[in-house]
Amino acid sequence: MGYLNSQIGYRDELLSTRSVIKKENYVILDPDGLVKNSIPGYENCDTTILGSPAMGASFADYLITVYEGGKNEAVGGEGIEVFLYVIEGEVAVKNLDKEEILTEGGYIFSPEGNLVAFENKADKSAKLYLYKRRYEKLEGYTAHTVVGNAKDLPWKEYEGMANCYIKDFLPADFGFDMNMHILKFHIGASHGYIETHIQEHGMYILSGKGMYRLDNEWIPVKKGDYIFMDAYCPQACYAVGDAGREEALTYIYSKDCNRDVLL
Ligand code: UGY
Ligand code: MN
Repeated sequence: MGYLNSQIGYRDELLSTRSVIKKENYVILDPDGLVKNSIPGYENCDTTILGSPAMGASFADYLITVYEGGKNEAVGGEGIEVFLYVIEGEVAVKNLDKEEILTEGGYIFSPEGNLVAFENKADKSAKLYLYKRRYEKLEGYTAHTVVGNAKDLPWKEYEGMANCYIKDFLPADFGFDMNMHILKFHIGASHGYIETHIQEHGMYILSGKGMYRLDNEWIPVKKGDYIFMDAYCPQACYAVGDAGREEALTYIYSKDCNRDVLL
């Protein structure tokens, strides 16, 4: 049974998928193929694991539907940092005994050693994107809790290109070993070059359609797709659309940062 479409039984069409699995290179997950994973701690939630070490990632990403009253009281903890983003709906989050309501676009970064709890106290379900990673400590620096809403973050022009904008969620501070961003490409916008960098990405497409260059392929992607890019995977995209459907391509993605190579 598909995670998002609850499809059961045979289909009229031949089986097909847009997913591409190239472990330790790149992975595209078509939402149609996602399954529900039972994970201890999640109550009244449908949870699917997106990115994981099983595909080469140093982190784990999850897509979680939190039904009314659904919750997890202890995400993160010793050595594990957490970033939670609300794609749809709202949840109450508690971190260091402080409770906040996160509405659509709301986020919380919780540093290693802290636990973050979430609960859906509203009367409709919420959809969350969750990231967890083992924190890489740096002598003399620490990370701290950050809470906000993407709507309040400024769009910055991305690397000098008109029609392409970025939001950065976390401060430029060596206490943080990762950052989360949203990139927005209006139709026809693209990266300025094909990136080949050491950092990994886990990426969830929030809106629009694009042609994504991953390794040596150009692949169509759209809202709801998940992409993992391993270190040095060549990557860039063009936002595409057609007349009357001018929706920008936007995606939220993680990127490790602020650390030297471990030798
Ligand atoms: O920040 C980045 O590396 C980003 N531009 N990568 C990407 O969009 N694939
Ligand atoms: Mn990149």
